[in-house]
Amino acid sequence: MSLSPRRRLTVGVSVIAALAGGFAPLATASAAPAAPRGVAQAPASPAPEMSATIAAPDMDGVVAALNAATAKGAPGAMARYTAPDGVRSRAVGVRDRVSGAPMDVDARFRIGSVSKTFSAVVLLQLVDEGRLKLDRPVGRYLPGLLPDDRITVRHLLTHRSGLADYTEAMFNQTVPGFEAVRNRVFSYQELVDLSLAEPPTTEPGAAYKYSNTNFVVVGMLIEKLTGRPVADAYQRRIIKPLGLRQTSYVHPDTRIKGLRVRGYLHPDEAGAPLVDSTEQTVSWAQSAGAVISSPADLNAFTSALLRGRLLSRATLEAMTTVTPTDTTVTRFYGLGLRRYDLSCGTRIYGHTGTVQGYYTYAFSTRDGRRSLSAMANTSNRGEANTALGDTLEAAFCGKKPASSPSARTATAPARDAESPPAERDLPERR
Ligand code: REY
Repeated sequence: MSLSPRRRLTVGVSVIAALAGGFAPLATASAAPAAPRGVAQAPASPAPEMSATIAAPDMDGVVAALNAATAKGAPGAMARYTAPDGVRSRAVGVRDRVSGAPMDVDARFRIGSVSKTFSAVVLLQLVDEGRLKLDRPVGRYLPGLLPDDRITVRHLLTHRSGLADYTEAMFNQTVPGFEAVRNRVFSYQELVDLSLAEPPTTEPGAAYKYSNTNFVVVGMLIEKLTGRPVADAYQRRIIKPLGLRQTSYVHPDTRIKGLRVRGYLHPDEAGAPLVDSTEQTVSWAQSAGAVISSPADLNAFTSALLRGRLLSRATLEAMTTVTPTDTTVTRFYGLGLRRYDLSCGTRIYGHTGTVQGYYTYAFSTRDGRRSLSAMANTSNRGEANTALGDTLEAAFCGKKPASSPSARTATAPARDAESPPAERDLPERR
């Protein structure tokens, strides 16, 4: 669904819907999924908007979260929040440990699995064009690829195929695993073969189990149906129409062009020096994780997606129809898209990313009017990633009451930039 840009920003819908007796019924849409066995579905669409005004972002809280990420080992971190009243960017630390260049909110970096949302959008556009159906077996389009013909396209996009994640064994030892593939070029088939050498993790459709293999097969589907490399599909269907000038897919080139953030991988051994992991093919991930982007482009992407500018109403409804990924019932997955339910009741949609040297978050509200992207230039350092994730609460929920134990205070000054709104005027796709 899309909303008029002039429509007043409101929030609090999920809290009020929940208080009013639980979830609203699922909207009917031709592409809406059947509920996976034994899993309660959360609603795909927001309840009718209520009149409460949205919270102002707590940019001190955002900076505190960025500083916490650096305190936990990231050389630098940054975030960009885009809302109808303007853009707010914050950066701390360095983007290059050798030159000492400060983190820069215009710099490019590896977005890891936020790439999965790009791949899902392309595949769902092909659904919109009638070129594939979500509930058909993958074997209908890629005969003989997978041994289990019950695995459907929707199982891939929801991480319910049971296909083992080959990256778990590949990166069991972090730095040796990375160095073994840093310059390697894999075919999709080789990556699928690595997965198929392991037993399936679940029956098809039975449970959510995140696996990069699913989005490798999505890349194969895109290439089979379009007859072109996935790079062309990203370019023609997303990057060009949205004017994402800092976004690219350069596989198997190892470089990040232009102004870039250098990535630093934490070894498993405590105290060992960080490994500069900037240059790599990311061939081990490809359509599951090899896109390069910037904070402004990520906000433009998630915002355009949620505003309905990339997909039909029905496929966006399907994409945002989610099931829980853990027992907290605050984290969900749709079709190549996560949903987080924040403490203030606001629901945000987007993806997280981890690729050696880079942690990324890219999320937007369901109406696409508020977006946040955040990154830290390290990985294999869970505490830094958790700290970075705190930017979401601060940005979308605003300041906590002063008495709240989790009320945040900034620990170091950040480089700030604020500017008036600069919305990209793009047509809706129907
Ligand atoms: C791969 C390991 C992470 C990263 C992954 N990323 O699957 C996909 C995603 C694309 O979801 C590496 N960890 C690290 C290790 C752990 O090597 N032994 O943290 O950089 O974004």
